[in-house]
Amino acid sequence: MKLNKLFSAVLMALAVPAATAGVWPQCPFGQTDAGVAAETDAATGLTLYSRRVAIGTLDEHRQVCLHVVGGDGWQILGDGRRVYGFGFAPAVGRDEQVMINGTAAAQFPAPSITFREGDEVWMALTNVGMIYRPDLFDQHSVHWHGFPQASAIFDGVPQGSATVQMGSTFTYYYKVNDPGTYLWHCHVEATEHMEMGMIGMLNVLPKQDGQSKIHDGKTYTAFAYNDGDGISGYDKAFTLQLGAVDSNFHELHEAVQPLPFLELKGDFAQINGRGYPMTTLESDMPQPADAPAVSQQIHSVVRASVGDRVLLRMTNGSVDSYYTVTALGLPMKVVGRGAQLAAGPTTGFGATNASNWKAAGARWAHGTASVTLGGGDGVDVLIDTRGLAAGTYHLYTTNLNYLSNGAGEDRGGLMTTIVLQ
Ligand SMILES: [Cu+2]
Repeated sequence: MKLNKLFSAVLMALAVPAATAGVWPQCPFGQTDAGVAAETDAATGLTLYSRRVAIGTLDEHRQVCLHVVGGDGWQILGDGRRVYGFGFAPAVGRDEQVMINGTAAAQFPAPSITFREGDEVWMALTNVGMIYRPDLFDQHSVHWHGFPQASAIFDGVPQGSATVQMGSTFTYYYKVNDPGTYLWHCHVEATEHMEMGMIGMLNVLPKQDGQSKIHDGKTYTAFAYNDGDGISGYDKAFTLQLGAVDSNFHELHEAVQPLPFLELKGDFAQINGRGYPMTTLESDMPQPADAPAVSQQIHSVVRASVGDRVLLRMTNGSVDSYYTVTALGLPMKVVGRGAQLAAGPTTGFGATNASNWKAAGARWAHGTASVTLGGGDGVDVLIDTRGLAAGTYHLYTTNLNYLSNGAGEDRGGLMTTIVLQ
């Protein structure tokens, strides 16, 4: 009897923390508060909750909250093989449901996220653990690559900021002042975790959006940057994240951590986490065994009408390779690079030093037939399709060894289609 009572008491003691234990993302408002908008990305399922506020001397702006999980999962390579990976996914549900739903649910690549200049962002990360590698107890973090942070604590670099243990949730705060094309990724054992899939695209829309600017005979209301004259104006925008999977590295990860990382070499080049021809699938990818859902959610088909000016936000998330890409028959114009408008500085030393710049803000936007991206690089390319023939064009790497899926000599790897209608 006593033992029974003790047993019940122990159960009760355990039950209380279990009932109150939970996943606590921080956000200055409730999801169901009046005036709160919810936008869910159709591809990835990630929801941004936002409201408009005016605080102190700040202009009216959005406060945005989102919640992601870091864990493990599975993806299908261009030859149909399934490989293991680490990755991010939208958090689903509340409290322990976030942990359960996040298990093996990693998406490849990490969900693309779009913010607006001026946003205040609360981005919560829950580490759900790597269920298929229970020997691992790695932390994860969120690092906005190349982005000026509100505080070093939110930078995600383990040596200088917080990282998130398994079962824990940490909320990052950002003040989004700089428009451009960025990457976000986990910075814990960064080479390994990025190679395994913890990297995605982050776009920041400029304040100039919504204004009318005439450039080269056409009026635009959407822009890559605050250019002042519409040079970065576009009709349609697409995000293309170049990268690669080292299939050997991923396969060995199922069993034991393969070292040294120096030997990393991607053999399955990808766009948005898929190898051609899967890049051109606009319907769902196959669902990998052991994953709770399809894990490669972002297709890479660029569809536009003849006459559109198309913005390609391109990044390279590879940890070992440069890629040069071209779109035969389509003229490219680089209008931004490294999350900056292609222009010289307008303030500071560069603006006043005539040996550096002919004039403050001098433009270096230029036409080209190809662009080359190193790891972590981002480039904003415009394709003006006025006067071009309708049809299907290809965007592909000119590094021909990356136009295959693994050792196969068939067409694969880093290629997708641009369809002009
Ligand atoms: Cu990580």
